[in-house]
Amino acid sequence: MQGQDDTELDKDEFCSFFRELMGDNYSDEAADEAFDAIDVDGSGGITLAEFKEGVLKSNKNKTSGLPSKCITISIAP
Ligand SMILES: [Ca+2]
Repeated sequence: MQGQDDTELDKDEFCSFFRELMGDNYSDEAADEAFDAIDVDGSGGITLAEFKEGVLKSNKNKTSGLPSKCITISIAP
């Protein structure tokens, strides 16, 4: 049984999170790309560390990736 406080996001969880975040701009392709970009070790899940790293990286690049809004969400309990 998966614990509620397990901090790894699987792709489905990430997609629904991403869908909420992007609203009308959501696309499966963008969610896919963002997931792959953040899941640096390719484990198929995003840990909190990977998530933070990914958000920082996307803020630095300013090209694609997650909006800075994510930082607030990731820090919130
Ligand atoms: Ca991973």
